[in-house]
Order: sequence, then structure tokens, then C-alpha cells
Amino acid sequence: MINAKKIREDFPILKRKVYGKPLVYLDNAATTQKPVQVIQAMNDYYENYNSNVHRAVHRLSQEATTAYDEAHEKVAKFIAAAGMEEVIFTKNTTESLNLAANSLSQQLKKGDEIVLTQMEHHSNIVPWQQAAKRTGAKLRFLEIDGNGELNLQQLQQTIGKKTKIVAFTHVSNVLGTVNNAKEIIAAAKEARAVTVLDAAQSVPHMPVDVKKLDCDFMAFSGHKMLGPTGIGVLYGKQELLEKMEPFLYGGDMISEVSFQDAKWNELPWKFEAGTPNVSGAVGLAAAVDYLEGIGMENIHEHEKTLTRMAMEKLRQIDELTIYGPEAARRGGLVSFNINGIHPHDVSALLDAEGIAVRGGHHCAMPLAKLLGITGTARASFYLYNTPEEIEKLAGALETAAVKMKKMTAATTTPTKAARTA
Ligand code: C6P
Repeated sequence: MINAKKIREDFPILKRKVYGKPLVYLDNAATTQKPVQVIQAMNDYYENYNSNVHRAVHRLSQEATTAYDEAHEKVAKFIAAAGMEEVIFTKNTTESLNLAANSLSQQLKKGDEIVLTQMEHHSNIVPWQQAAKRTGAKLRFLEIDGNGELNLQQLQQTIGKKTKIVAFTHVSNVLGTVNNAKEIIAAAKEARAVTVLDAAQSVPHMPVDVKKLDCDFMAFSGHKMLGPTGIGVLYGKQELLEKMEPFLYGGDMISEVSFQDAKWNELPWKFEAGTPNVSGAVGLAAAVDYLEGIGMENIHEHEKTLTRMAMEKLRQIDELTIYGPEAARRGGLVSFNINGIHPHDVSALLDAEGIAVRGGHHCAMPLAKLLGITGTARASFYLYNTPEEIEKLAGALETAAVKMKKMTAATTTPTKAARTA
């Protein structure tokens, strides 16, 4: 069980007010807040051992190098990777997916197929579109059903001999759907396709074990899991990373250079060109420590409770439509619309109450188009959110829906003068 009230004491920003009202931060799928433990670890790095890594023998560089390498090891353990060789630090999920798409596409040829799903974030569509354009490969999409879940009946007919890559999201950032990653990965393995898991919305919220899933690659962002912005992870199986060509060249990714040629450094540095984000790595390591201290299973349970509660309360509002599956089959987020109000206006109405949610297409335009909407308002939860905050959200939405109903009635009911005319 999580004591969210106690956890909140570690997050300075959660004490602030917005328009004189306590901040209710429900935009955690976009980015999460940072505990003092992460902020202090990064301050400590800059105040005491700021230095470049893997380059100098002086004391500061040794300390920074140890911290940077240990951050890789910590992340490897967190996701159950075999070792730090399998953990590449990038800028974010987007860069991790671009790295995978760029390097993997070097083995693609005309007629090969890349299978994605209809619920992907732009970051897991566009890099593959570009790879397909470069190589002549074709994109195919696993479809979603009326509940916002993937239609896994289609696995056999979509993934076949021509499939070379299957890239899909673990948890949808719009619908909240938790996909059956094991089943999709197993189908891809049968077809000998490489699997790439977009775990931007799963690794921060639930235990994720790459060995149990047996995925080949997995991408996620530090800033969505209490860490700083500017640091992300690409996990890859060592034997596959060994065979892959780098994406960026120069700096730490090199072991030997002549005027005409170069040899690559060992893993994971082969994929980390230039001076890396050392403070980001230090912050991410502190975030992993923090999350492990609370327990990923506990965080998952807490979010499930909040999601169940939010869905029960929001369902009672007549004018409100919720997208995606039932609470038991989703992660800690709820997307919705109030009839007649643009999602940006819903967000603005909530903002006036100090409640931060996101409104829009959430960087999943093809999915919004498929659903026949411009976007949704989305409330997304984390370990520091409380049942009281869900009450506030539901209360504010109820007020907004009632106001809207009155406004619609006023514009559609004829005035007395009009009635007597
Ligand atoms: N989704 C959201 O509000 P970056 O921006 O690189 O850290 O993460 C990209 C990304 C990739 N996949 C999924 C499933 C995601 O949800 C995100 C980020 C944020 O939904 C910002 S658009």
C-alpha cells in the first residue's frame, strides 16, 4: 500500500498553488514531477564532481565516470536486462525509437514489412515511415476494436513471413490500454521478426522485465519516471546490438580512428556519441532508487485504484464520454470528452481550478482521426496522486458539464419573444 500523502512531502512542486488553489497535477503521462532526492543528486553532481566521463584520469572524472556507469547498471537491474551493455542512454523515448528504426532499417529491403498498431504515438510511427520510404519496406497496422484494445485475432494474418520488425506500444498514452506484449512478441518471434517495445507509459508505472517479455528492444524516458528531462533509454539484446551499426558517430563511441576509417567502442558506448548527459544519468539513477524504494507493484496497484475511482466518478457525468477499455485493462490514465466542449477548453476550465490535465491529440493524430475526434482531455496519475484529487477532478468536470448543458439549453430554447412571434 502506498502512502501518497507522505510521498508528496518529497515533491516540492506539489506544495505550490495555482491561481490561489492547491495544484492538482494530473498530467503525468506527459511528464512527472521530481522528488528532492533526484534534485539533490543532480545538485550534488554539479556542486561536487561535475566532469566529463570516460576521458580523463583526474579524480573528478573518475567519480563522474563511476556515477555514469553505475546509472547504466541500476537501469539494467530495474528492467532485468543482462547487464549495462544492454542499456544505451539517449535523450528520450523518441530518440531511442529513432535509433532503433535507423539502425535496424539498414537490414531492410523492398517488400519487407514493418508491423505497427493503430494506437502508436507519432514517435513510434514516423521513424518507421521514414525507414519504409528509404528501403521500400511496407507498413502494416494491427487494428483496434471498439473497446480501444488491439484485435489480437489479426496477429496471424498481419505478422507473417515478410514481417521483419514489430514495433508497438506497451501502454497507450491516449486510451490507457495495456497491450498483451507477451502474446504479440511471441507471434513476432514465430515469424523471426525483431520486436521493439515502446515502454514510455509502462516502465514508469508497473514492473517491466525484459527477460520475461523477451522483447529485443525497448524504449522509455527518464522524465516520465521522476527523473530529469533529456535522458532516455534504449534497451537492446546484446547479440543484436553487437550486430547493429551506430546511429551517430564521434566522441565516446569510437575505439580507434585513422584518417580513412574507424572502429567502434564496446557496448553500450558504441551507441552513445559525444559527451553524454551525465547529470541526467545521475538524476535517473536517483529516480530508479526512489521508485524501487516504494516498489513498482505498489505503484501499479495505487494507480489502478485511482483509475477505477476516476472512471466510476466520471461515468456518472451524462455529457462525458470516456475512451478506451475498462479500468482493469488499462494503465493509470483516463481520456474523455465533454459533449460540445473542445478538449482544450476542458483543460482550461480545469486549469482555472488548479487542476493540470492535457488536452489534444496527445501526439497520436492517426488514432484521433480513427476515433473521429480532434482529441481528448486526459487525466493521468502517479504515485503521489490521492483519492481527494480524483474527487476534485470529478467535481470540476461535473460543474463544467452542467454549465455547458445550461449554455446549450439557452441557445437552443426559443426566447419568449421568439415563441410568441
Ligand atoms: N507522450 C504524452 O503526453 P518523449 O517525448 O520522447 O519522452 O516520449 C515520446 C512518447 C513515446 N511513446 C509514448 C507512448 C508516449 O506517450 C510518448 C510521450 C507524452 O502523451 C508527450 S506527447
